[in-house]
Amino acid sequence: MNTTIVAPATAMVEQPIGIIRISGPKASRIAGKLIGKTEMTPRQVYVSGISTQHFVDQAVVIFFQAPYSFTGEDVVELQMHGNPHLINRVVFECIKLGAVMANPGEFSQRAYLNGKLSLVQVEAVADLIHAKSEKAALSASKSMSGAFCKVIRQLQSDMMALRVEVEATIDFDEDDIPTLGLDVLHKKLAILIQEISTNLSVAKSGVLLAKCPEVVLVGKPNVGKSTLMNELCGSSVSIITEHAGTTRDLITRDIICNGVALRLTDTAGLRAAYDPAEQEGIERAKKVLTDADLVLHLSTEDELLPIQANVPVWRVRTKIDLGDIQSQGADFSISVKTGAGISALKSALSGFVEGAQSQEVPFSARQRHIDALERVHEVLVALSDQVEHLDMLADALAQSHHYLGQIIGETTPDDVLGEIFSQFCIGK
Ligand SMILES: Nc1nc2c(ncn2[C@@H]2O[C@H](COP(=O)(O)OP(=O)(O)OP(=O)(O)O)[C@@H](O)[C@H]2O)c(=O)[nH]1
Ligand SMILES: [Mg+2]
Repeated sequence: MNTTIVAPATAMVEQPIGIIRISGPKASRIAGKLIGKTEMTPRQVYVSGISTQHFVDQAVVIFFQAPYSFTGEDVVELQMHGNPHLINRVVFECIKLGAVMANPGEFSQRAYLNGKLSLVQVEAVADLIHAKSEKAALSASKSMSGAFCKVIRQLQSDMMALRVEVEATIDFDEDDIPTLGLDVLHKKLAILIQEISTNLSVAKSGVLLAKCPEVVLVGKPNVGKSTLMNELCGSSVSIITEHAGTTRDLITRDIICNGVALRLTDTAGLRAAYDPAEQEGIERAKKVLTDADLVLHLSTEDELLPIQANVPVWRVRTKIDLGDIQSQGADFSISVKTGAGISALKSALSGFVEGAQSQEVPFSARQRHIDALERVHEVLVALSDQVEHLDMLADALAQSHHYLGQIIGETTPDDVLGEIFSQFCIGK
């Protein structure tokens, strides 16, 4: 972190104002050279000519001295006219004066490493920038101001308090453990598990709010998945034939259904297949089910496949124009051929998305956070009826504390950190 980094903080498009950000020990020296000042006063706004070898422009320049800046280092922001060539040239000039081009997310990474923001706050900044709805932006801004971090720290502290009690109980002789003590531990563990489950479901709503909900079409071969896919997409994206086993690859499209956005995936029909390509298609179909937010299970008969999904599964009876089919127990009955039931299905789909996105969520979360909370939940639930195994319980609480630490960045492995920051844009 001894280097001084530079990058455009605004998009490289024509726009009224373009901003360049410089962070690191040489930031004020480099900016000073550009505007002809030997020294810059922190937090003073300079309106000055800025010249490079090729361009002259008028700039508004502000110097934030460490540690009172976004990154916690010396930071200078240069606001100029938003022409990409001009911005490029000034960035190049900064590099000539000793800065290096910032990697994606490097400003945020420095903010995190300098303790200016926790990892979830850094992620929330990115989520706020990319929020697709006002509700999503609102929950990201709550996380950014520390709401989610506070929840995790509270869980950690409750976990620690319980662990202290467990450790204290371990100090009793095995035969002497007071039964009342175990009873209290059992109750406290149950309360902790409940707290985790509540926050897990809030986190899940946060994730759903932030993304385009994924709807997957599954069922046996030839039931009309691709036909429905094409109907909902309004174009022929999947191949349809009268032969079973036509679709193999996953076919995904973002569609607008009654004015709301969702991501639709057509899959290979599920059956015992012998053809290697079809087998691979079926594997992919099963895998995509686990990432879905909603599954449409299409079938032409009452008997359904055992679909393993942790999300809502709607049973859709297809081809109801073929007269001999009686719809029993299906949530929807459709015929793409006659159009029967299609508008009801579309309304339900848009209602599902609107329902998922209409709630106010107290913090935004990502799949990574949910995975960690689920792991904690699993570890603790496994011990909920065996609190008498005090050593195991103490270990489980320590492990859970560690998993929660991964969410806020206390114990996050370097490769995960690298992955998180690499998804940021340059200049953030
Ligand atoms: N009569 C009638 N035929 C339909 C309807 N929907 C689909 N079909 C026909 O059923 C056959 C199979 O349709 P697909 O959409 O390819 O079925 P699929 O489920 O994608 O099949 P796989 O890709 O093999 O798993 C085609 O001949 C379609 O024309 C419908 O509503 N009514
Ligand atoms: Mg198909």
